[in-house]
Amino acid sequence: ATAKTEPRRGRDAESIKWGFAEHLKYTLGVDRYSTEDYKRFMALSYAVRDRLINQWLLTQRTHHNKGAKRVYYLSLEFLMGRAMGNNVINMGIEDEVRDAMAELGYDWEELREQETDAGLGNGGLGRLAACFLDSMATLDLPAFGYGLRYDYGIFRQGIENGFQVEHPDDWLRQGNPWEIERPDITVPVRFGGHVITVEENGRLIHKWIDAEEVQGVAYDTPIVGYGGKTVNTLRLWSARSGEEFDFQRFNDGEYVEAVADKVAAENLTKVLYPNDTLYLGKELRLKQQYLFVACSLWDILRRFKKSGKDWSELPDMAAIQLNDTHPSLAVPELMRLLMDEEGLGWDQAWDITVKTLGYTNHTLMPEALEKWPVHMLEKLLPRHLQIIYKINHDFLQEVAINFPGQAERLRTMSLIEEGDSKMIRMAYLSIVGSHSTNGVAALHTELLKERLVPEFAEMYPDRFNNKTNGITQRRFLLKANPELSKLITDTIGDEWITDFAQLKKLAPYAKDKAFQKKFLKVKEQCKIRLAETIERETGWKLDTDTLFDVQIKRIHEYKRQLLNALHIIMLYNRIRKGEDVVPRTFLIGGKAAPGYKMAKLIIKLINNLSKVINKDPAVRDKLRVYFPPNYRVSLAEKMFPATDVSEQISTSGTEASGTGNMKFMANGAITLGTLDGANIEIREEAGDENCVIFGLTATEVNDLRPTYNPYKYYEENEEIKEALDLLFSGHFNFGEPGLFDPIKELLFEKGDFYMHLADLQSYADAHRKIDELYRNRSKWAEMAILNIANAGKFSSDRTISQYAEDIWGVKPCPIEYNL
Ligand code: DL6
Repeated sequence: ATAKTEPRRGRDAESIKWGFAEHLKYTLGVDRYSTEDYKRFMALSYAVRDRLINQWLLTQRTHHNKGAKRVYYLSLEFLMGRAMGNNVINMGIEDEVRDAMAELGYDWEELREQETDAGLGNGGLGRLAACFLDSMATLDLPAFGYGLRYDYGIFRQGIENGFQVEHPDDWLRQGNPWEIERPDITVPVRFGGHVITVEENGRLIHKWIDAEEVQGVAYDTPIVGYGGKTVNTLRLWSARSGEEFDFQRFNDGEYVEAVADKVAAENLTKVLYPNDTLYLGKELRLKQQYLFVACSLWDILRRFKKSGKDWSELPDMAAIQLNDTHPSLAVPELMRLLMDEEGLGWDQAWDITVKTLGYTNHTLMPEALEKWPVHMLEKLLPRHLQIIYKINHDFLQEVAINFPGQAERLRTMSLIEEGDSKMIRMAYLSIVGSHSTNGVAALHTELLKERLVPEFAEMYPDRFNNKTNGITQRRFLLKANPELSKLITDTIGDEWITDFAQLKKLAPYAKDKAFQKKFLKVKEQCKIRLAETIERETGWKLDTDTLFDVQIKRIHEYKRQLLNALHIIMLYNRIRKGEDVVPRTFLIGGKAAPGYKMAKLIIKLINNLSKVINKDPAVRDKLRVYFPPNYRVSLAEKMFPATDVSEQISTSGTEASGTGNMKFMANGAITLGTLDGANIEIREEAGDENCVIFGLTATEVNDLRPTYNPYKYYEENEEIKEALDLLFSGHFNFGEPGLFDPIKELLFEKGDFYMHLADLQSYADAHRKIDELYRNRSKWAEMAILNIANAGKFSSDRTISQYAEDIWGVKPCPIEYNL
């Protein structure tokens, strides 16, 4: 077909140009004289999306025709970031797109910068879900992602006078070219009412009546795997009112009241809750979770029913993975659908439910564990509460049989926590209602079994397993770091793109001076690119000749950005005393939950350090501190490649895995970290000599905690004392008296659960070691190259293959090309 007859399918530059021009004119209604860059970005997106449609339809058709088992990844968060660059790379048309745009006088790299990040997640958990989608499509696994289409994603972070301010993330304002609305896929969802039991044909039937109804409407986004063959679907639900509005009241002149219900219903998917690792117990959040689960399961069962198979075969056709407990209402909802809607008996429904569901735990933090009040379920989901009670009854009977004479266990293991207000323990429900519970790094899985739910691990030893997290190398290396990707491909070929273990072939080059030189050159280019971005966004001028030391992640006490800040003050003192140090740029970025006062104060502290230090002529040539605002996926993609030192400094035993640590490693940064989460496995892979590890181990932290005495470290260590005295003298908060008192209280009076001072000296020593290593640039390059060479394990392709094999029983189902 010629370009002119195939403006929607042709993959040559000429066709893409045509497709672009057609969309600019007929979809967006502007001509080529339009000055709006965003319109051009939209037109190009539509042209790219057109070229996905055939494979997308063919993928669905093939999965259906072959009767393939599918995996359904249920996640309340998908932190997708931008889609354009990734889609074009995975489709293999980047050169053509670049040429097409160049011929029209546009710069492809600039155009794609127009895209707004899809920020439908908080951090690690949501980004992991996004990486998994990429890997599932690349591995040709039949998969759906299910989630919610929030009108507002994670807030946009502004910094005013050093403080975080939150702005709404109106990401859909200019339109989202990637999604397709499916008004025909609209699911009724009920809340409230009550349950009656009636007898029909000799059976007791439970009817959920007098409930209010809202609807979930599907929006689909194509997820193209590398190579462009499998195109899976991310299906997000948006809430709609069951009824447009109350005509009676409208006619009576009560216009506002008439639309009130509609507004209330549609508020359900208005906004993403911006807390990671904090459970709030809000009714609206419970409603979000149920809307999400009800729509997704309805859709999954509808698809299964089309196969005409018996219900006993559901586990052979569908594997449903729960991303944390957020979708854990899937347990009672699947039971309800199978029994009340499809007429199965309890035992068969339970057998199918357990075999179909799997659960991933992402945190040990007690404050993150979801526990919904019984009274809330009674009010909103009365039938589900009945089902949970019956699950609990059967489960406790099993406990009693397994552990005779241990009455205490019935209390500690019950799915219902007794107390003033009875609570449902959602993690317990997820473990009991599924056939697999996994942690996300080796240490985390161990602690999950030993500390969080030991009695469950004892009762169901076969259900527990580890799946160490991973990242997609397509986004975080191939796309984010084209310079390094080219160097790697020129050296060992391009198989690493789909087989990350191939990176091992780089190891022989680690000592090669010419290769080291090329690597260092790439790092420099990446620093320059990051500096340009930051200057564009903030006006700051980074010194790209310095060592870039980066900590980017959510701001949290357990992640210890405060430890980083305290060390910066120590370094500041050393430089003022004339110590010769390697010139460093510290970059710290991340969002704090809007209600998390201490995290917000830590942001303020970092910004105040930045203000004082960066303009102090005595230190500014050796030390700079920056807090780039609004850390997000698209900014992260520029920061990983430019980093020399990756800060992974959580108190051991608190970070489940971390995934940023893996992205840094793959981009040739040296991990400066504690033995926590996946850092342990990073050290195993890279070799102890290629990481800088410090601090207490998880066991040592636990042993020390009961007697931890912060004053000891303060009094016995002159340098620590001096740094803390300077901090609390007001040196960094001139004109803001008492500002950092809560930090003093946290460190000294409130027990400091994360034991900052216990690790501070060892952290400072580790930084000294970094300096020493960095002074020998050839040795440094060798270490960095060995990190890249040994990053293979951390591909999400490996993680997903393990889920597919061990938990889901889902096999690749390759799709023919039909472009
Ligand atoms: O598993 C993905 C990611 C881990 O890498 C982080 O270590 C962990 O903190 C994060 N957990 C959450 C907690 N959310 N909940 N619940 O985001 O998961």
